[in-house]
Amino acid sequence: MIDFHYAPTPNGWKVAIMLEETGLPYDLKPVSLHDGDQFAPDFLAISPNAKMPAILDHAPAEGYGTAPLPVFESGAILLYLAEKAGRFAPPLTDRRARKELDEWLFWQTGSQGPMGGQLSHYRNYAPEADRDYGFRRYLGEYERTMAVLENRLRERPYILGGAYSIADMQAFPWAFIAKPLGSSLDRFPSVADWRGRLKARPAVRRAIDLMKDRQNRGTGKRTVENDSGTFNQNADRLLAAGRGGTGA
Ligand SMILES: N[C@@H](CCC(=O)N[C@@H](CS)C(=O)NCC(=O)O)C(=O)O
Repeated sequence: MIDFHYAPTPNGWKVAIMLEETGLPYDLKPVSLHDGDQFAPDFLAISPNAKMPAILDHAPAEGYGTAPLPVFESGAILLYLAEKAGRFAPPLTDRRARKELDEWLFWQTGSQGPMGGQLSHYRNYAPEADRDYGFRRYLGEYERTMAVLENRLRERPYILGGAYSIADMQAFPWAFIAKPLGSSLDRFPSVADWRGRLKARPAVRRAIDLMKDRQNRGTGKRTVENDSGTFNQNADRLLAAGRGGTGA
């Protein structure tokens, strides 16, 4: 069984989609980010970056030994689950296709995700008076990444070509929420088409509906003004916790 440490956000959906697509059995472990669950010692032992998603696999894939296996960072989790399920990634022997998979997972982790995350911050959570410059800066950066995706999808149905893969699962959530981020997919028709095809998949629907009632939106929303523990972090809490995860 896989413990799935999850909150209903775009980064959480990436792994939820893969678990739903593969049917790998999982035990949902809700992480309440606004209550500081991500700083609990047990969670930091799995995810030293104090962020979800993270998993703890009690029956690790072949070759990983028998001790429960912690994995953090969605790209690493998706790669591990693809290996365990033997699905949604090109075979290791197809070196060129694997190189492309790495490129798009790193692209999502280093560009689309962080730019979308900052855009979300300035659109939804920053103090009203401080929103303008940050919003404009990250709207431009986010839409730049959407242009990269648009060019990629213009000539192929999925990011790696003909087959739906973990690269799509990784990039979908931040394209899915373009509108609530204050953007639009009007200038990115291939991305809009791809988003529609993924959204129609039953497993994707189940994933984005997972704990929907606990999303940080609507009345009672947490922002910088009422939740500095989440939105205004520095080094103090992590240095005090002093946990670096498990492993060699
Ligand atoms: N690059 C990470 C990003 C994870 C991430 O930013 N998670 C956020 C929620 S969307 C989180 O756990 N935030 C808690 C915090 O910042 O304290 C991944 O893709 O796994």
